[in-house]
Amino acid sequence: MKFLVINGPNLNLLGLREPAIYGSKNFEALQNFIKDACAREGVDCELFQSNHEGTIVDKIQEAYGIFDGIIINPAAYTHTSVAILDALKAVAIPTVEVHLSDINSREEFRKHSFVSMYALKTICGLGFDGYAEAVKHLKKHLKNLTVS
Ligand code: CA2
Repeated sequence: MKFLVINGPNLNLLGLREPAIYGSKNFEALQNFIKDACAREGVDCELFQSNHEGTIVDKIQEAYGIFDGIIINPAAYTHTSVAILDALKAVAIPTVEVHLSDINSREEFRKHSFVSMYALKTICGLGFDGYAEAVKHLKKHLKNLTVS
């Protein structure tokens, strides 16, 4: 089982500012956390981060036929990107959306997510743990698909 984990714009600067919202650990710590979470579940993973919408769309398109599942924190593109939503729909790879913060209890504009219109599940407000939950959820979903 192979997962692609995508992190969107500015998440590479994690830990630099707004620790009350995003925590104080940096992006390298997040990447290590995700790798460990996948290893614990026996899942292979590739981690990808980009600040560019089109680059994320390209990566999702390239995932077709290669990855069994996608975990994505689209960051600010969550609230704006029909292109990322369409790419996920086009490749039809099971996807779980993750947010470090609770997007529903912040500014009004963060409450709407285009990606959640496709994602199996949206996990938010759990910090790094949200990615570990996403790995477990996606693995369980894919196992159920192969059993039945
Ligand atoms: O809570 C999340 O994970 C978000 O996806 C993070 C995005 C935000 O636009 C979404 O509404 C919710 C922002 C990521 C930016 O991260 C920062 C990194 C360093 C300093 C400040 C923010």
